[in-house]
Amino acid sequence: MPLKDTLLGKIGPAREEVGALLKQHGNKLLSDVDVSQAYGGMRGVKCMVCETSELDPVEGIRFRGYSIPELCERLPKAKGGEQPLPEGIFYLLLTGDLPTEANVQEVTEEWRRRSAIPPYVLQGLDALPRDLHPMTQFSIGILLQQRDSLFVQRYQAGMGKYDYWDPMYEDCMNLLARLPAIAAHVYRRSYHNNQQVAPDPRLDWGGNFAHMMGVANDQYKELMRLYLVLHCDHEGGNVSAHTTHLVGSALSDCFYSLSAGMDGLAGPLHGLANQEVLRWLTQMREKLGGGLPTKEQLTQFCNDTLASGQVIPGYGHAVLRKTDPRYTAQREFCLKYLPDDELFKIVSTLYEVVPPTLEKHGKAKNPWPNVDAHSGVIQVYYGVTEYDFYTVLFGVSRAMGVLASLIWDRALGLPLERPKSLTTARIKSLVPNLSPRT
Ligand code: CMX
Repeated sequence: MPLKDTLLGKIGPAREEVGALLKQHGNKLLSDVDVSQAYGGMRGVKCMVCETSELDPVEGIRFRGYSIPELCERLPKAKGGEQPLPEGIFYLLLTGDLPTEANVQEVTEEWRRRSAIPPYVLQGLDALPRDLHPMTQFSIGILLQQRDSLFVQRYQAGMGKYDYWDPMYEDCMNLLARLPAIAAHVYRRSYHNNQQVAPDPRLDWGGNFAHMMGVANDQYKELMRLYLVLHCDHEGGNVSAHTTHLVGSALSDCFYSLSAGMDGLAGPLHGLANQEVLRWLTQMREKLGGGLPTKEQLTQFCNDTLASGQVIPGYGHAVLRKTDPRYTAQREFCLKYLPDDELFKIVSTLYEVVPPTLEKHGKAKNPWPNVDAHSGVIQVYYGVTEYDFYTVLFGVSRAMGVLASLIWDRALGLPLERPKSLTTARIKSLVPNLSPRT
């Protein structure tokens, strides 16, 4: 059955399920919020819904109930390849079903069919300074496509709210289909004298992205398939997912919503950390003067970073309390394809050095590496050394999760998001009558 029909078949029962849940249990408490949570970035407050994935602090992410090792095994692969195809995880995120080879093939063909980028988008991008940060270019490239939003056209034509999901699906599919070419265009204009590489219509979405970036290496195609699967979603509360959802809740179309989400991903505490890891490693190598540093040298460098008031990029997490399974999956890729690479060896030694150093420092609740600690090293190995670009790679992947969620937001009729804020004066006036958490 075509993807859109499969989705439609799921929407009716999901609406009924949520309706019944709200009717029966709508007044039951999920969470209570203390003063420190109100000031502390709402950590741990259960107050939003995301169907596509769920994060366990110890086990890590599960996409629609499946762990990363399970998906690496069970998602369809490219012909002759070993890594899961991103089209498969998108199918899973959107429908909740593990895709067959045919389902994946359909998404590949659908995205290929929709992949042409309107000329005005490329012209708009080409008008930007080439040294503008790639994430800014990427976000603008997404936003420019807003001109042709079907959601906007149908909304203005008087569409009823039960139909919102339909043009949202169409817009999201068009946007996802074009993202690799937008990202590759930014890469080639920023670092390769605007010499663009034409798409190869025989390739899958991830393989074609690798090809359009100009890396002529089949192993890199495999890496990008894995990379695009691993970064796709991390439940609903992280900055890129939450921002996309929040902006979409005003019935802004997916171009506004994703562009805003990408602006959040571009922060150094979130997706930009992958760039920061490489910057930090480069500074370290410059300071320590090439070759393989010792554990003592690395520990000293980490201590210097902390003493200067900076964070160690790629380590720690707002929710996770163990090594990120996305880190482990990339480490396994390295052990297979680049075990002797010097930078990989440094990253491996850091895995031994940073956690005890952070524990000794005594602040971070989670001293273990996250996804960003590893991704850049592999890019360098395949020649993509321009680390300012790395967050764009993350963004192409993250779009799959947040846009699948956005389609479901409209399918379930989720409302405008509008939490209540308080002033410090108001909180001070309330506290005498509040009971402490027990
Ligand atoms: N290095 C140094 N200090 C760290 C740290 C790290 N890697 N991780 C946390 N801390 C510090 C925090 O800055 C905070 O210090 P203050 O009390 O002085 O403000 C303290 O430890 C407690 O923080 P926490 O509760 O453990 O972590 P948060 O939920 O506040 O923040 C995160 C989570 C990811 C922002 C933080 O661990 C961090 O800054 N890590 C480095 C940046 C990074 O790798 N980000 C990528 C995350 C994954 C992603 O979204 O892509």
